Amino acid sequence: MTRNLNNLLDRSNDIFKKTELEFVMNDIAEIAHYLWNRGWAERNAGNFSMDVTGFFNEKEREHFSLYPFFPLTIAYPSLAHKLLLISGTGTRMRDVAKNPSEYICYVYINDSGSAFHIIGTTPGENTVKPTSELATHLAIQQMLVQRNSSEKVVLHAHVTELIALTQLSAFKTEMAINSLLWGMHPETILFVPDGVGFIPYTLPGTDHIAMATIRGLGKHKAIVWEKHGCMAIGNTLADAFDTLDILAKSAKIYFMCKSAGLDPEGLTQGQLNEIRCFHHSVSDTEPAAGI
Ligand code: 2HA
Ligand code: ZN
Repeated sequence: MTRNLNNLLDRSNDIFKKTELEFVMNDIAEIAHYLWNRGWAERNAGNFSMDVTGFFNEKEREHFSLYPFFPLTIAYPSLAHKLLLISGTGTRMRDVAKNPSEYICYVYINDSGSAFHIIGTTPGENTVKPTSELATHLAIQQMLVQRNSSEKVVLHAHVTELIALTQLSAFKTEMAINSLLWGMHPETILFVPDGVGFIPYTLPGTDHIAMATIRGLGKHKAIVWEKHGCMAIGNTLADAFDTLDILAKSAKIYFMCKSAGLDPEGLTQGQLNEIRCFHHSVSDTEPAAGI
């Protein structure tokens, strides 16, 4: 028994030492630091997941099914045999920034998608458990697999400026919140042309919010959970963070004008159309120079 446990721990150390993960760990450290500094990750707020299946070959993945097993209340069949790096429950982003590998775990999904194995570096109670928003991370990761998407990362953060917007009845629809966000700064329509999804208040940490998020995500790169926070997807954690940063900038400009006792004018529909057309004519992927 002890020998088996030691073997597993040796293997899990190998997993944590994978060189392909070095870039990912640096990305996590940098973005966790930004989240904490922005005030978007108070106490244990915020969490993230990454599909890192591609970093391991089939032979290495065979061992993952030996680790402790946890059933899920909903099955995610498209995630069968996927390995996800997930932030730990109760962990503080300011601690993650200092030493990411201590505050994350790896979750290996079983062959039917109905359970997962946790691969941690320490046995028993010290093993890091996945975030309380696991259901939403799994639901979004499954959607990305089904879409064959290049996006492998999901980030949740308590973006103060966007949460504040959802406290105002005027912005509780997708159309209203996106019109406002696009109108406050040209970068927003340029980098978030599909806008955000809006999810009316739902109890956090539940299968219910996970399903509502999937329905609301549609073609959006980010969604806003009313009175709670945001979820963004990206190729890297930095990419997901940048989307939230741009959206937060727009919301901040709105509140700065309001704090000065003034109503912001917003970009006109003509100006927004011009940015969309100019961007499309220059490139489908790269932002136009000078904007
Ligand atoms: O990670 O943000 O929504 C803690 C949370 C829960
Ligand atoms: Zn949250």
